[in-house]
Amino acid sequence: MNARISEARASFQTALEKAQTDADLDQVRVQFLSRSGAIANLFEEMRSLPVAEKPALGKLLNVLKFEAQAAFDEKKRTLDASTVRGSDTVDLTLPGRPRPVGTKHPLMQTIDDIKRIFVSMGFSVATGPEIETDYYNFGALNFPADHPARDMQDTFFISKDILLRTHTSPVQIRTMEKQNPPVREIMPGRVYRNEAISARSLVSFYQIEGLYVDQGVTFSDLKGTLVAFARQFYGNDVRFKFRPTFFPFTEPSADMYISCFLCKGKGCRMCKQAGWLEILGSGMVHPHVLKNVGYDTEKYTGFAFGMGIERTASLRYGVDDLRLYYENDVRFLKQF
Ligand code: 2NM
Repeated sequence: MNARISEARASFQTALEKAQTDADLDQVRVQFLSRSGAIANLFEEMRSLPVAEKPALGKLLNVLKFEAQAAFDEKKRTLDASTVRGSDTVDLTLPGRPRPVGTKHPLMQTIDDIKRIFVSMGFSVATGPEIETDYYNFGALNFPADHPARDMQDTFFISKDILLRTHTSPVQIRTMEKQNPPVREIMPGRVYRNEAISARSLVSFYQIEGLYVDQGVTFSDLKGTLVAFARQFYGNDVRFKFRPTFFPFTEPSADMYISCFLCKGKGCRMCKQAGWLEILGSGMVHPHVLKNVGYDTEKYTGFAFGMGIERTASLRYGVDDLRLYYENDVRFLKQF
């Protein structure tokens, strides 16, 4: 019987060592540890032996049973742990999966840079609705009833009186209606125009307009403020000029130009041989506009300006087709 016990111990140990999978292990359990297994059989055999031999053999069998169970449990633990970690399924030498990191869209970078410059000069930032009434988009801004910009060809009308704003000026009207001077605000936002899409014009684009109204604001303030902006944005060494133009909502009105930073004013493809680049429109707010929002035109004057962001970003980055900003081609966007 002693020999049989040693034999059982040895074959159990061999079987346990060979077991590689859960299925192998279960077979070992059935073969040795279950109620009809080898160890239980030895206990059964012991019952028919003489009483005198029972205590010693019983002790040996109990030790075998206990040790076998402990060894089995330990093996099961290590097998479970290695399956979870999956040494066979994870190859730690493989390179990791890259997580692509995005960048801020060049139009948003441009808006943020312009905002930062004007905020540092004391302007605050305002926004307003993209769907507007005819009054806020045209009427309050001194557009005559028969102005061509109101034409269906230029403006997306939703109904006779409701439209998609064609500039961010309505936000300035809303600000002035709510607030007395001093008003010092910039308005970035999307605007809409019913035009044929091309490299130079889009039906939806971004604009930033600005407004400064207070007692004693002059055309010199306009020039000083806009030159300070352009120096920070385009560089300290660019030259400037203002040229008269017309807007219904400003009088006098002026387009601002900077010397072409590509050719330094000599003439090139970027400035179409002119040596100058138009960067924004501006003017002294028309007294009719101030009157429309209830300001005393004897007391207050102001200047306003506006620029298209796609155009501004293109000047800065040398992009020659505005449509590129909306194609979401990562090869384009990655460059900024
Ligand atoms: C421009 C150019 C010149 C402008 C004027 C006003 C308001 F509301 F004060 F009348 N807002 N924006 C303005 C003036 C906009 O964009 C090219």
